[in-house]
Amino acid sequence: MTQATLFARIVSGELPADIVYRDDLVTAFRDIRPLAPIHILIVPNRAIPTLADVSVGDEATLGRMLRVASALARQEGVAEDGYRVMINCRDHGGQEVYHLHLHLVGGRPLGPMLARSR
Ligand code: DGP
Repeated sequence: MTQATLFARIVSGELPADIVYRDDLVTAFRDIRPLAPIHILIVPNRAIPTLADVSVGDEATLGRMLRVASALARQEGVAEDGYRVMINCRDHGGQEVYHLHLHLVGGRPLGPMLARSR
């Protein structure tokens, strides 16, 4: 199995995942290697490899991903204290799975966005 098909197989139900939300455009499930008490991945149902590959036709899906992140943060009880959403893109962005996904991370203070390297 290639990494490109991993999240597509979760979306289709072929592979198991702890799915917390699903609609016509996106699916959200808990990250298998959580970085914080709440770590949810929100992915488009139709595979887009990276953020660098999106086009104007994807605007509804991209908007839905953010709105679902906001709703899930409320549902998971982290909205008031705050949280972080991240999209890693390609090699320098540290992307491992080439099916676009948004990380929703929270439940503890998350510190600076990036460590400064000097
Ligand atoms: P990224 O580096 O942005 O491509 O993040 C990929 C994330 O996907 C990483 O935090 C771990 C998670 N992940 C990898 N394989 C699986 C899996 O099979 N199931 C779940 N739920 N998450 C996975």
